Amino acid sequence: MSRRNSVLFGLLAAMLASANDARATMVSLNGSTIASDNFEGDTVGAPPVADVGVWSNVNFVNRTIGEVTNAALPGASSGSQYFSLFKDGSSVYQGIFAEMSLASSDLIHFESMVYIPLNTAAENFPWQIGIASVASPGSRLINIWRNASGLWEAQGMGAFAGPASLLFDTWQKWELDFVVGASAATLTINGVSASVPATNTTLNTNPAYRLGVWTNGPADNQIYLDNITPVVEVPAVPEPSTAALLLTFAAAFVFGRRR
Ligand SMILES: [Ca+2]
Ligand SMILES: [Ca+2]
Repeated sequence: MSRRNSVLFGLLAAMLASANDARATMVSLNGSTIASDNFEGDTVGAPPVADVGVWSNVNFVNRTIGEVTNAALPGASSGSQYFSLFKDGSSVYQGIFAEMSLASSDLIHFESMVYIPLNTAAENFPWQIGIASVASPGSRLINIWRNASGLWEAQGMGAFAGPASLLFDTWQKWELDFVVGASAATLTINGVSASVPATNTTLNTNPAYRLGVWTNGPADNQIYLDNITPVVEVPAVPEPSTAALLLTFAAAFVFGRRR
């Protein structure tokens, strides 16, 4: 390869690397984090104000959003405030959701510090995590919980083996990763992953969905969250057309020089 072509390939490599960097940066800078929160600075005893995006629970699970707390117990995951989701003795559930418009193959990522009290361990679905249609809240791509026997269950899919790393009365990092259309998601607790059956592999006609956590089951279920960041990440797809175009251009140049 001539020195000139060598330089050209160097430039091409730099351009491709730059294209990759641009995609990675766009994921974090171009609005693809739908919502995040660490609950610091939010009003104690009131619903949180998302640090990025907006928290929603409209028309879903009856339906307050939960409260920011600085209670000494269970204490903070980080900072001095965290988030409490409660279900009282009536029908008041609490949930926290981020809404987004989904397309097939979108990659959804949720992560949060989660504190599950031991007194929920033998209750039916004291909490649920799901991705539900906004127009039809009963229609869900993902919907999981634990039952009173301690088995993990997915809506319409029966029991599955959840992460063996689940502990009670302690903060743990939970992550949910799902490719829209896939038959399973991945739930990771403190770095230990398990496959989670998807309830639906096709999207509704209306692409508006909400991802969130909510309380359910018997009275007095309460769980805590902190450092939800990011809730939803929809990475840009690779741009093969751009890369292919650059390669074609470079190849034409090189072959042109050789003739
Ligand atoms: Ca906040
Ligand atoms: Ca906090």
